[in-house]
Amino acid sequence: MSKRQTPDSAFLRPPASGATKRGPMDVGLNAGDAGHSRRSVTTSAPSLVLLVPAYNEEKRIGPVLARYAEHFYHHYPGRIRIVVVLNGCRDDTIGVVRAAEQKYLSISHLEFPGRIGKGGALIEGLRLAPLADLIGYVDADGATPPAAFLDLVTRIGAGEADCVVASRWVPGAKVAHAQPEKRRFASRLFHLFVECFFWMGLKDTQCGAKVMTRRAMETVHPKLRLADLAFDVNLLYSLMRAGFSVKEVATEWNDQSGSHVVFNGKTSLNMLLSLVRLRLLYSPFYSWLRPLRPLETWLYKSLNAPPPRSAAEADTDTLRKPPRV
Ligand SMILES: Nc1nc2c(ncn2[C@@H]2O[C@H](COP(=O)(O)OP(=O)(O)O)[C@@H](O)[C@H]2O)c(=O)[nH]1
Ligand SMILES: [Mg+2]
Repeated sequence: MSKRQTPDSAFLRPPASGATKRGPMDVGLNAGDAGHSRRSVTTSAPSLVLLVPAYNEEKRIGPVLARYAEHFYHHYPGRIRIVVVLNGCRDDTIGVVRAAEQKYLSISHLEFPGRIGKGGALIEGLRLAPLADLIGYVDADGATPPAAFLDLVTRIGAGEADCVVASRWVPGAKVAHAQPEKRRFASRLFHLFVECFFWMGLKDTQCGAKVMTRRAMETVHPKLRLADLAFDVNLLYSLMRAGFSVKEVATEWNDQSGSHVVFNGKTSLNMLLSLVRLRLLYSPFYSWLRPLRPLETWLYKSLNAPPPRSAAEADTDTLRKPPRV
């Protein structure tokens, strides 16, 4: 607990009686829900759903959730719900998340049993978009400090863009413990491909801290198909194609050890395949390629990567009925 937080803070879950039982989020962020937090919250600041994708994060996620919950409680005047999106964890991430939920009313989770990948988990989590003014996501490892994420939220709240993304590659970024040399090289090579394929003019598509407006997400959600690490490119390109503005902001980044990303031939091929697939999604020939779907599924399976969503799976209807958290 931080020094600033008093033991009887209304932000802490009350003792066992559980008097403030949380309801589903659709009676939450925008409707003066007492279950979210009983402190008074000004309604001028936009409400926010912050997703935290998590895979085997029992060692890293606990302190990160605490830091985010406390920082936003003390520094953000709007309502916030932090939703951890877990899938297929083989460690006790869920135990750590449940302990955080016991302590902080603003934290909850969604869990999926399958190996749906980081992108797949975010596609599911982003279905919560209708429940708040803003929706964003941040990695569970704490590489982006809460203050840096709050800066993104403040900027989007001030109307600077429809989507604000943290960037480690624009002037002013503070990067401590930069990624290992090999990873940086792979990341820049990937970036080169992204620029050649999509011409977005962004310097860093892969930083795991982004926030966008509800309207932007509701519009592009059906176009979110990539379940692997190229998901961010899918999101940004879909936003730009739909006419939404994306602003890159210099961030603070403290690279953490324990990354799940292994860069080898299979991962590289997987990323390239996903970029080609995204390019095709926006080509006039896309519907002609439907018969190739089984081949695509086989390819992703061979590369040990989560396969992209089909149009049917990306069905917009589910946005009208967000999952309960
Ligand atoms: N739900 C979910 N989250 C994932 C998956 N793979 C990675 N993540 C999360 O994505 C975030 C970034 O992963 P990390 O290993 O730190 O990647 P890096 O920072 O790019 O090296 C972390 O919060 C991970 O827990 C996955 O398959 N499912
Ligand atoms: Mg990381």
